[in-house]
Amino acid sequence: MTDRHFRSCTLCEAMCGIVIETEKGQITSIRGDEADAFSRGHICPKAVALKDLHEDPERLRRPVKRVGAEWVEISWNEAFDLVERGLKNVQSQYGRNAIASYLGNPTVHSLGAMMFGSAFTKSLGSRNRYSATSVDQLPHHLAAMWMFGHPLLIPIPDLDRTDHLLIFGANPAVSNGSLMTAPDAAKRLKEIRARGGRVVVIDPRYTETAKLADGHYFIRPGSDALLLLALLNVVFAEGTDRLGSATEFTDGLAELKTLVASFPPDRVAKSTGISAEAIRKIARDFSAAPRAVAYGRVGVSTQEFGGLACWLITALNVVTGRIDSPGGAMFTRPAVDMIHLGTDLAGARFGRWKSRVRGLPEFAGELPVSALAEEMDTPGEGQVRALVTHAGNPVLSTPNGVRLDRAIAKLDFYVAIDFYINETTRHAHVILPPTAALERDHYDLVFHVLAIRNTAKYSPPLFPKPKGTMHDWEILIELAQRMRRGLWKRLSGRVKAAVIKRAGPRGLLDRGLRTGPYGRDGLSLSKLDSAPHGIDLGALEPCLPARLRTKDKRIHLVPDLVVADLARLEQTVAKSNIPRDGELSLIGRRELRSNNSWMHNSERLVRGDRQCTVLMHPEDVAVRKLTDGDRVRITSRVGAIELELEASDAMMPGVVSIPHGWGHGRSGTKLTVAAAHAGASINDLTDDIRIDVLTGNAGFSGVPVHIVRASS
Ligand SMILES: Nc1nc2c(c(=O)[nH]1)N[C@H]1C(S)=C(S)[C@@H](COP(=O)(O)OP(=O)(O)OC[C@H]3O[C@@H](n4cnc5c(=O)[nH]c(N)nc54)[C@H](O)[C@@H]3O)O[C@H]1N2
Ligand SMILES: Nc1nc2c(c(=O)[nH]1)N[C@H]1C(S)=C(S)[C@@H](COP(=O)(O)OP(=O)(O)OC[C@H]3O[C@@H](n4cnc5c(=O)[nH]c(N)nc54)[C@H](O)[C@@H]3O)O[C@H]1N2
Ligand code: SF4
Ligand SMILES: [Mo]
Repeated sequence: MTDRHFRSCTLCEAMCGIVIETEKGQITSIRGDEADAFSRGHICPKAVALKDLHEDPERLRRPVKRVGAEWVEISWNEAFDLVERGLKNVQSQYGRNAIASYLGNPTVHSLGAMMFGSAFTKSLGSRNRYSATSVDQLPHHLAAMWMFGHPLLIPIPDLDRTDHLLIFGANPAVSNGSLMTAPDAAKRLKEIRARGGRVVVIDPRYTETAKLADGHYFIRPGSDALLLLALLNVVFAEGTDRLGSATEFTDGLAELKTLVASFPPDRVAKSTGISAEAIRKIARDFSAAPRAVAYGRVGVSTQEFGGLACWLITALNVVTGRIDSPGGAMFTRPAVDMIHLGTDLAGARFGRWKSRVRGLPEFAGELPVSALAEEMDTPGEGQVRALVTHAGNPVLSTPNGVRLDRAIAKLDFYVAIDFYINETTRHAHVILPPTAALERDHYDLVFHVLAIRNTAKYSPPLFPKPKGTMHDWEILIELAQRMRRGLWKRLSGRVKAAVIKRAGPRGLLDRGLRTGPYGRDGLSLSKLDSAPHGIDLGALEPCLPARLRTKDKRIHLVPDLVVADLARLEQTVAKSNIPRDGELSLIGRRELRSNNSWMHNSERLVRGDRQCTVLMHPEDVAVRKLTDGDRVRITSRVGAIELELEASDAMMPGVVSIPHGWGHGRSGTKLTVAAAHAGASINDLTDDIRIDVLTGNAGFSGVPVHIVRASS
């Protein structure tokens, strides 16, 4: 008897519908769900690896504690007692700020963790809260907050209706779209061209997305803000600016015009590597298209001018009348409206406090993770002595991973909520493993907010929760309860927890749906229960100014904080950011069969080699008297790694690329397959000091490196 189960894949942002067939409790096949309301049958190779994740004997099912170099399985009760004692000891000895927490990327891909993850880390009462946000999309949140009044009011490219997509630093053909949930993004890009539109890509690498585009321009890493200023300069100089309906509720147009006046294309051509003529063409084509949208992702948010770049992309959309307009940059109307709910981001502020050592600014209660290692290894009042991680691997995913690795190893106490013993969690004293994707239910609270179409889908669990295991939300509630301060708080916490436990994520989700924008029309969880392929709620629709969350209900085209940061950019122009003395500029990349740092224990995803190589333009290879396939040594200010060299004319000369998430062969991890395909970590080269000063985000793109043949 074959059973068929429909759900959404939770590995990346694309929310692909999948059909999983099982026989006698064993997964026999995973395919794309042709009937899915959104993904039209698309999947990528990673979805099939959900089977490997589910069956992986190295995935933890029971809590473990570290005894010397050994891991010993213990009961949940013992584990919680150890954690409570470990954390409270540090709190009573060194104060609340001595415990740091870090929420990793998969937190957002779990309904339970989304609901209770930050509730727990907040219950610790520490200013040292961190997450993957500050190595990722932080500048996009801030630009949205400063311009539209809410960090989740991120404009989404209306991919299916645009005639002109201008992409900065994103590779949706591989990533499947980010801050642009778009299953089968590659096909949707092809459709733009099929209907006579254009796709133009700005990227230091001729990417898989660039191959699908009409135009591609190499750009010097980190110089997008300059290019964008020049594009705006051309728009104003040629009088093609037109705000359309946004005229009524937009402030700052004259100021923006003045600011960009000093950035004519000639002035930025050398720093960006794009000729003045090409810049004019990019601007003209963009302005001339009936429906166009500019879009930027990781390549622009994880660079030293990430805040400026993200702001300017949206500013370009606003002044050319693309904001809130079909085929342009639009806002979603999600079934659970995170913008109305009292989430962490709702009352988000910026810079209410600063990190102890370097004075980096807080956002929404979190500090930039580039500061985490120094908060651990710099002695003094407030030094971090304990760590909690949830679904993260910051040793591989944050800048200067080596320093963090060393610092974590010296902590008094570390608890990881994770089901793998990876490069970070190997240092934990206790690991609490939650159930994995197929054993729990799911609804994408976040990615429905960031999707190119309004849809809603609930995935029930495929397998019942195995005996003796716990869901992430159950672990998080238990921990939050144990860490609460004061008798009254503990008691009221217990009552609340009991109510919440009974309702569970399902009950809270149902409330979110009923009070959401479609609740009045009867959308509820039971409706979703009877729609296993999801429900289509239609294309994105204009919603401004009503949806703005700025106090004055107006778009702020030129937020105060960005103006000050332009001076920093000016200094870079003066210096010109072209590397000297044989220096190369390092950028990252993602690959279809790889998912950040954590799916490399799946044999089928790591099979075939050459995933973790350093890509270099053939001219740069020749100058260094190297050959394709050589083992090379790459050094930066913070460290050195060795990798295989791959000559590639897809690289901009002077720029090299290494994928992140590798570097597995370290002692004490329990990832046998990954260790056999170890690679090396790009973040052993990236620099914790190199940040976007405006936002605090990591500045991964453009790290200066030197490369020589490795001595054998
Ligand atoms: N297969 C796969 N898919 C994934 C992931 C994965 O690991 N693997 N991860 C998921 C996650 S967590 C995220 S956040 C998304 C990210 O989604 P994307 O942002 O679409 O993915 P990247 O491949 O990182 O694309 C960044 C691009 O920026 C370019 N770039 C680097 N520096 C610069 C620069 O200074 N300027 C410009 N203009 N371009 C630059 C790089 O060459 C690269 O092509 O992908 C998600 N999807
Ligand atoms: N140089 C460079 N560095 C980068 C990037 C880059 O482009 N270049 N990209 C950055 C980006 S965009 C991101 S998002 C980060 C990601 O960085 P992180 O979030 O720190 O790391 P991940 O690799 O996603 O690690 C995920 C961990 O979560 C665990 N896990 C998976 N599912 C679950 C679950 O359901 N519950 C729990 N509790 N644990 C789970 C896995 O076992 C793994 O240990 O990396 C960043 N680092
Ligand atoms: S693109 Fe791949 S990993 Fe992402 S949701 Fe779809 S099937 Fe899953
Ligand atoms: Mo990410």
